Amino acid sequence: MSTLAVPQAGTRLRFPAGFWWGASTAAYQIEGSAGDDGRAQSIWDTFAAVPGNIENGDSAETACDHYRRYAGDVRLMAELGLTAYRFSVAWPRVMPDPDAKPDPRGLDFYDRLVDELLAAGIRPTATLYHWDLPQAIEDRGGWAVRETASRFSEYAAAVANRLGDRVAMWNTLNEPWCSAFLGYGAGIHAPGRTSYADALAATHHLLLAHGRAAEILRARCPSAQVSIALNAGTVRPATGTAADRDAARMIDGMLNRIFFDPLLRGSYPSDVVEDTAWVSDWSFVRDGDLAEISQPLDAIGVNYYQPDVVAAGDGPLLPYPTRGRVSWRPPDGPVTGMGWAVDPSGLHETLVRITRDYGSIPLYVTENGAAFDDAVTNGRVHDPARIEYLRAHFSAAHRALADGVDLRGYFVWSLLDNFEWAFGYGKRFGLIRVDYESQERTPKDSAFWYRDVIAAGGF
Ligand code: IFM
Repeated sequence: MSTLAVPQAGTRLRFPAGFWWGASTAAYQIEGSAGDDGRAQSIWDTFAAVPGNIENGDSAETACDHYRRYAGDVRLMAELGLTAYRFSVAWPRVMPDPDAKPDPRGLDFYDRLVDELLAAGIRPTATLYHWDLPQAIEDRGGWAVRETASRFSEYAAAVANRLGDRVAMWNTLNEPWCSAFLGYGAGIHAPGRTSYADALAATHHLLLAHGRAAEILRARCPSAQVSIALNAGTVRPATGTAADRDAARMIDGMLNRIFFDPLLRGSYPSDVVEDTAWVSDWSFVRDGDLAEISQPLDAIGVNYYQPDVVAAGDGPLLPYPTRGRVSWRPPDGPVTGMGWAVDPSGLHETLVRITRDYGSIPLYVTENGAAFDDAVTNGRVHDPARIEYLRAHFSAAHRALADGVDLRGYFVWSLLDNFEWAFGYGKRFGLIRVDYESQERTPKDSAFWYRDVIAAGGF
């Protein structure tokens, strides 16, 4: 790795000129207007309607009402000084009927959003798939079947045709690990299936969908960057014993290398194929697939929250097909409102490791942030824990830059408090508080702090 000259004065941390300062959201978590303008049902609507699947019985039917309030939300982004905004496009809005043409009303919404962002000087960064598969496609087998990758190409082409002249960066998929392993393996995300074999098939079909979409985006949007956002993480053995190290190897394989290897090396890791041979023969991989999956990419997005610490031994039923050979160690330091470890060193380690193992590809932190139990006091939200969390993680990212990682930008999760999947509205990740009754937005202290970081190019 070559070491970049990162401007730094005294103890102040400066990020390179042109660094992207962003915030991320996802369609299902903020848009609401679930039945408007022809939007079809997604797997998350179906899943959320089952009692017990979502805490408090919450539904995303209204969420942050962003579908109707997007212009005001872009104004708030501009006040923060964001230079990029990462949103996702809802497949069930764009292609409500998988056998029909795209619905222009769904595309119109993203068209307006992109124009609003550009008018505010904010780079539109679009994710094509952030987990909201049309239910009609799940009914035909979902990600466990190959055909879904073909349906995704049609959807990707429709979005590229409409927005491709203005989007600055594309993420084909967001966190395909969650879609495959939580959705089809553990059943705690939509569509709620519990088959390890399906989780592995879904992984491959998601990657195939990515590769085909990347090819389409590259051809139709030559000036945009093409990328994918992975929930990359560092996996640490609880002790230095050979058994614990082997447990860490296994989980690293099924969290990180199962995605990075096919994308950047054109092959699946042989240890992962061996470890999972008891649930699948991997016959879903066909000749030519890996060439399609390993399309050249302009960047990789890293969504980082916490490291995994694992040991050999009997774990509870987990998303991973480990045959009970791995158990998780709970965090032994500070945690966020999700109970997730606050460990910025894991971000540094992840960024450095990707660069070391896969070569110097431009990286963006496409998600990082924390939920805490915020309170409103006299119209203000004082959230020092979130500020401290962000300061520590930005510092870790800066160390990675100094160590030669080609880090180009950082998107905080999330712009707004929103629908946190199976946790409903109970977990607040936003820089901006949302009162779900009145839809009032209140920038938290962390939003003002972030605004100052962006203005100064560091802190
Ligand atoms: O809210 C999610 C997001 O949709 C995907 N990445 C993790 C976030 C926090 O759990």
